[in-house]
Amino acid sequence: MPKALRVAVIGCGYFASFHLNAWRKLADVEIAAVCDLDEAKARAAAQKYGAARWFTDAACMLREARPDFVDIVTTMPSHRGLVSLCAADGLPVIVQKPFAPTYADCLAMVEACRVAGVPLMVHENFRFQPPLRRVREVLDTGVIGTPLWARISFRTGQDVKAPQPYLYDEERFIILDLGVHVFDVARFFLGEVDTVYARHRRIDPRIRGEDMATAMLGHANGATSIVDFTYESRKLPDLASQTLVSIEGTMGAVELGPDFRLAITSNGKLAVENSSKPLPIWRPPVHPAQDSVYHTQAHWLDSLRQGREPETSGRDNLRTFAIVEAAYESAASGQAVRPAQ
Ligand code: NAD
Ligand code: 89V
Repeated sequence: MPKALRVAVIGCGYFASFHLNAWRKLADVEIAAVCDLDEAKARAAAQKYGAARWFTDAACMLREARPDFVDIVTTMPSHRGLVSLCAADGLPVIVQKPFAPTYADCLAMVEACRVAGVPLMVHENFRFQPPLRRVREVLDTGVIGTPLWARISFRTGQDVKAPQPYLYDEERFIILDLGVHVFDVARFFLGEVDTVYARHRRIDPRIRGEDMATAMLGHANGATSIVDFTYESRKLPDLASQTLVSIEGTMGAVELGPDFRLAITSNGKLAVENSSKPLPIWRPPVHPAQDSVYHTQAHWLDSLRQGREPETSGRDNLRTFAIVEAAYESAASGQAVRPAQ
């Protein structure tokens, strides 16, 4: 039996409940402590999820609770300071997306963890959704041949700002909040990106940033993908947290449609399956994003135990973040932009 790893969680707000629920359900992990600037939230999370201790000061928690690793579930302005704190204490750290407000902050965190020799992973959970893993598996079997073209789409009109009111004030909104997920999925399927052309718009007049965007990505292997996302879709049925995928290759195609219907065409033959594999740990309706939190955290534990770099390490996430920066630059200039390497 592996020794139980002790996690300390920083941030006990809206999304931390999914992390804490998943930590509680994963084998061989113990929630050693939780921390929030807001004492009531820290205390309530400790009680609900069985954490041994709660704190309002992260440095104090790390000193006193002495965890094996830290899970940061705060919003991005605090990430750099908190990751640096963990690195200085030699503690492996997993941090929520978006990695940071700027590329310079992302680089600084990667460098701090490299110098300290501690693993760093970005909690980039979309690629860990079982239906998207299944698409990757299909690509790996080679049945569609070499991928040439893809569309990856996330469109909803659900009110994402009600549980996350800070989103109203984001100057850079949907590309940074959601685009990171969908660009990462594009990299997961088609590899690195060398050109980005993007357009975006603000539809909801109450917000500062943009809430709709479409990007065309040129991949280094010659494939092209169209990546589109909006929080202002009026189309019914609203597919909420579902990411739709269509990939065409030299020998066939794979398409993840509504309600996880997966259609695989190979050499002129069509096979259809249901790619949904809901976990029994959430209250219905089962939410693919919530399931992916569990799988993301399981991947982190596995990587930590095996001493392997996680798929979405800080270093890896720099490439996703560079696409975000390129998309904003392209939307502003009207030109195609090369992401930083
Ligand atoms: P939130 O505002 O509800 O919670 C953040 C909490 O962190 C707050 O309670 C705040 O008091 C606390 N906090 C901030 N700085 C702190 C510090 N230095 N020390 C201790 N506590 C501190 O935010 P949220 O909606 O839970 O979002 C958190 C992160 O999760 C965001 O980056 C968001 O983008 C991300 N998120 C990810 C997904 C996903 O599917 N991956 C979904 C929703 C939100
Ligand atoms: O997945 C996320 O990061 C969320 C949401 C889908 C609501 O945008 O912020």
